[in-house]
Amino acid sequence: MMGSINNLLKSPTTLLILSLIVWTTSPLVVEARVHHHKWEVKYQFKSPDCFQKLAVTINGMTPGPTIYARQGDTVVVEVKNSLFTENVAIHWHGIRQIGTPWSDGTEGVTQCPIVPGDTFTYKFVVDRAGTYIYHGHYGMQRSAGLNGMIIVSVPDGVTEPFSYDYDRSILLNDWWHKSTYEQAAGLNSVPFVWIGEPQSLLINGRGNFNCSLAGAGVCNATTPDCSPYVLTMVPGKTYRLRIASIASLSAFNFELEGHSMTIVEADGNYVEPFVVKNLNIYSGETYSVIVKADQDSSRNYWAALNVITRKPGTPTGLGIINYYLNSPKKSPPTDPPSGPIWNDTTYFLRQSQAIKARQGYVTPPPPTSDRVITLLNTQNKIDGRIKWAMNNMSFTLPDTPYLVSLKQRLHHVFNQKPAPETYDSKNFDVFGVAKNTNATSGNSIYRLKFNSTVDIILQNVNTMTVNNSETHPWHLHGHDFWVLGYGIGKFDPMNDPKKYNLVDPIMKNTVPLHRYGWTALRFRADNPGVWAFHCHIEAHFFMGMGVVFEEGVAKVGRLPSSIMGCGETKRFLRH
Ligand SMILES: *[C@@H]1O[C@H](CO)[C@@H](O)[C@H](O)[C@H]1NC(C)=O
Ligand SMILES: *[C@@H]1O[C@H](CO)[C@@H](O)[C@H](O)[C@H]1NC(C)=O
Ligand SMILES: *[C@@H]1O[C@H](CO)[C@@H](O)[C@H](O)[C@H]1NC(C)=O
Ligand SMILES: *[C@@H]1O[C@H](CO)[C@@H](O)[C@H](O)[C@H]1NC(C)=O
Ligand SMILES: *[C@@H]1O[C@H](CO)[C@@H](O)[C@H](O)[C@H]1NC(C)=O
Ligand SMILES: *[C@@H]1O[C@H](CO)[C@@H](O)[C@H](O)[C@H]1NC(C)=O
Ligand SMILES: *[C@@H]1O[C@H](CO)[C@@H](O)[C@H](O)[C@H]1NC(C)=O
Ligand SMILES: [Cu+2]
Repeated sequence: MMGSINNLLKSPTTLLILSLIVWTTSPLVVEARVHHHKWEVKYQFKSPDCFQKLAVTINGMTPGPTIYARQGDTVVVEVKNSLFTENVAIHWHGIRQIGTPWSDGTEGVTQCPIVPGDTFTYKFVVDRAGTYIYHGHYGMQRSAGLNGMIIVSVPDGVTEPFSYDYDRSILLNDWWHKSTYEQAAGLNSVPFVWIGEPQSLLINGRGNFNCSLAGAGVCNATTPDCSPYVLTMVPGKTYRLRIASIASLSAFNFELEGHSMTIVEADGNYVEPFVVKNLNIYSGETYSVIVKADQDSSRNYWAALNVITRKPGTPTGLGIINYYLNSPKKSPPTDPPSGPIWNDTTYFLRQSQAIKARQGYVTPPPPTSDRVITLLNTQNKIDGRIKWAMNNMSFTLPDTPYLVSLKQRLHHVFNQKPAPETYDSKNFDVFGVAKNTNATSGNSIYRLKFNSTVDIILQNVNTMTVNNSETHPWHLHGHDFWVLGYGIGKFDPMNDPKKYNLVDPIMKNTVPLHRYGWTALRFRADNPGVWAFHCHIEAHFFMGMGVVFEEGVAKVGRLPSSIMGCGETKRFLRH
């Protein structure tokens, strides 16, 4: 049924007719609209930080076009792959895909890749107002520039619990000069070649690389591509800034010099407002902050983007807050903010803990859970290559997407043994270098009882380097989860759950696992489908840092044939 609607919707004329039917037959959904987008994905030369490289663009742009919609609307995106030699898939990050798990855009999990020359149509309902993102979910393609924002406004007649004069978006990213192919090949080589720290940090797709360091590359410091992002503010006015991070590696601290920010939204959920001088934001997270243009308006100010949680090897990313009537080119008279000390974990932990659901908008979590899955995050070695593993299993994607193999009961295409539920927590030293770093790779998954309540305990440890631990932003597809708590050190299953916030925890889709720490999450497995849960650092997921959950797959409607074509799915294609 859904498959045939999908096909029907490929025609704009049908679209219009369908929307009219919706308008005239049901007064309740009178406002619901269908937004139709046609995107062509291709490589183009771009110089976002003045240094020219091939970037993956959408209709010629990186970041891609922003999708605007209203809560309850349907978004249809026809994606044509014009990359010539590379597959593609696009994930709609934060959109839960209720009833449309095949539109999640996760290659190997919910669909086969879109091969060069093909067009694939994503169609989904944006069921909740908020700030979201989209990005490539095939290989390490997101890093190549395939990303953008989704802004969903509240329905007509609904007011938000805060007010502002202007709405602006700020997409944050880190940027490398090497191609993502070269990065991926390095990560998969013996000896292993790490991607290194980014060359630049980008604010709305603009950075500033020092061209005298460019060597043989084409670098032009005056090309308009890399002129800094300018946020023009009218004195006395209030701004809602929708800030999102699509970073491949870095955790960020974002600061507007001289201006405090009031955090009001996180990952599409209202936050009990609190004021910060600067915002720690991890890859895959989105926030809305309220900023007032209340400073001396005779000068400009810096917008500063700094790396945190890894020893910085990249200059501060800079934009300009331009008070209206000053020249937007006028440099602020001060040094840009350098951000907090990169390893001040206590500071990062405190800000994470301060994020609570807004009073009046709290969805309390179920008081208990049916199952607890503990995921020990370790850095490992397999056949001489560095990997990441959860409970000793480094994740690999099967050739046949799970959604198809599970729905069609193809038991031989991935390991049917349940993925490991926990680890030997008594004997594991969280702060020391692991004694035996060998792991195994696998593609087994967690099958969750439909509508059960599941707790996930993410446990961080030392890496293979002495006195080193890394921050991992974990992202769950198909759900928001309640963030029950954070801590540093080894999670104590007896005492730590007593400290869980069961009163007003924030719901999010992405959450940091701090260095040497633990993070506890709870969600209800009530969205029929197959959902990835993974570290949002592009290289880490590539190195196996992810797991997959199945829930209620028997309830999933007929799969569209457009998601098939690879591995064992070919047998379901009609000839
Ligand atoms: C750019 O790099 C050159 C060479 O290292 C250095 O002399 C110069 O100060 C740098 N410029 C800036 C703006 O950092
Ligand atoms: C750099 O870009 C500017 C602006 O597009 C252009 O006028 C100039 O010729 C370029 N310089 C070089 C060396 O290509
Ligand atoms: C933070 O890193 C610096 C080196 O960059 C080091 O000197 C310092 O001891 C570290 N602090 C903590 C709390 O780990
Ligand atoms: C770890 O793996 C390496 C090669 O893959 C092997 O030589 C070594 O014996 C393993 N060590 C242990 C303790 O299993
Ligand atoms: C991980 O797997 C390796 C090799 O299979 C094994 O030697 C090691 O003890 C395991 N480590 C843990 C923490 O279970
Ligand atoms: C899921 O569980 C909740 C709480 O037990 C219950 O209220 C709800 O009806 C259940 N939903 C379905 C679809 O079973
Ligand atoms: C690691 O940290 C411990 C405790 O802070 C310290 O005693 C030790 O010297 C450090 N080791 C190295 C190699 O830095
Ligand atoms: Cu990670």
